[in-house]
Amino acid sequence: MQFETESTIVAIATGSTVGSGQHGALRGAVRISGLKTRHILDSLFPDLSHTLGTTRYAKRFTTCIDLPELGEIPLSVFYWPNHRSYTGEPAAELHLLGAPVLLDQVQTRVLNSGARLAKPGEFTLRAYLAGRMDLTQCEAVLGLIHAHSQREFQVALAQLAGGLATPLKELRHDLINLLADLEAGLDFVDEDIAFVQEDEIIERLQRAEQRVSQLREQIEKRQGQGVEFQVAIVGPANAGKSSLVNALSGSEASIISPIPGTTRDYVRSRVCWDDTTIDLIDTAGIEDVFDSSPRAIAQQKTSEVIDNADLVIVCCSVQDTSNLKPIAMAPRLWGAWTKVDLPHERNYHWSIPVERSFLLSVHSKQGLDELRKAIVDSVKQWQQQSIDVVPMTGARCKSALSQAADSLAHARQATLDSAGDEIVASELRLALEQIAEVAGTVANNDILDALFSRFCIGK
Ligand SMILES: Nc1nc2c(ncn2[C@@H]2O[C@H](COP(=O)(O)OP(=O)(O)OP(=O)(O)O)[C@@H](O)[C@H]2O)c(=O)[nH]1
Ligand SMILES: [Mg+2]
Repeated sequence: MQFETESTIVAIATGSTVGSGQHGALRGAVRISGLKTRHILDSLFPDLSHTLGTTRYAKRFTTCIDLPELGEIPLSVFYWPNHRSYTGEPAAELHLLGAPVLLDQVQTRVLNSGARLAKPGEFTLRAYLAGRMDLTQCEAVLGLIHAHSQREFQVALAQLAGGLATPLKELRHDLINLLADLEAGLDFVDEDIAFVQEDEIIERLQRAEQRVSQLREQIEKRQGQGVEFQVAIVGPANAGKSSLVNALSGSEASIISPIPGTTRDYVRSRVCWDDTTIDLIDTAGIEDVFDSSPRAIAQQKTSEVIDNADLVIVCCSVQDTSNLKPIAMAPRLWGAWTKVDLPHERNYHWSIPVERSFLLSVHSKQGLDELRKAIVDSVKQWQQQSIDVVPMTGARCKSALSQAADSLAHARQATLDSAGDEIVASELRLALEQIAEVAGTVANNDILDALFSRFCIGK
């Protein structure tokens, strides 16, 4: 990929032609970025020309565009006259009805006015090159575009908010200052002027090493969190949810009792089946409570677990004759009839739409292996579909950070050995390069290529 940023680029920014066939999204946008943005808007909307010229801040205008055979089409023009845009350069977005034919025609008009078609990821690339984003944030944008589930979307969003960006920036700032102090000293080496004392260098290096290891921990924690496949076990009180989770996980994590309402908070049990890590989450029985008691809080927590789950298994005892409540927002819903060892006369009909149905008993162990296998298959399918945004960032950051940690340790050792400030400075420079790689302040072509070629056009 060439990093050509001179030309003005255009693309249809909504996914109207991606995946949704000919139908299009309700609203669509044509995105423009580059120095010719103003010139293009002037030629498309001569009536706005005067107002645009006096705009110093981002502004929205409502106007029309005349399209061949389609006539006057109303649209909104969003205009960023300077670097305060997403891409860090003059930019505009034309928002109109999302019909592909309309968007295509508007895009053609922009192309004819001097823009060229944007390559995949090129808007984000410009944002990155203009220093508006670091690589971890770019990867998060990529994650948003490809997010398959609500939860992946949330993970990507959290990353975009810059969990890593700020501590990395601070670390980098500290090391640059230390390097500057050392280098200042190098210029006066003959005159025996030390800008920083050895003790201070060691202390500052130790602090940096600490920060690096904190960052690594943070990344590790984040990787371990929320990335596992989440299976929520839900259903009415006393259905045997806790018994099922304990039987599946082979633990006693959840308390079991014949008293309905035993489980109040949710309980997470992590299992590893067939090399696949899965979180089983036991929840409080679903019931109607409309106050602010702990029972109501438990209900709230159960719905949060359902919202974040990749798979929801609703349990119902074969002896229970009451109707099941609908489960809101479940991405994938399975049903499990529990306690089938007990005498019952059930026709195994679900009143809510479940994808699959199981007959289980934790006493006779009926159906447990089948359910376990079905869950593993489902996880494998999910893993194939999902793009591992967070692990991708995590693996890259971790390897760079461990190299940075090595360099910092060498720098400290060199200081202790009085090996000379040049050696210390060169180790510091190496550490800074590694950290810059993480923060994305250095344009590393390989990473950029790999990253931006995965974006879709218009992003
Ligand atoms: N016979 C039989 N009893 C079961 C089975 N599974 C659970 N039970 C019993 O059903 C009762 C309730 O089990 P729990 O696992 O605590 O049920 P729960 O759904 O977690 O209940 P809450 O936490 O109160 O919502 C206990 O007395 C269990 O021993 C089963 O497969 N067969
Ligand atoms: Mg329970």
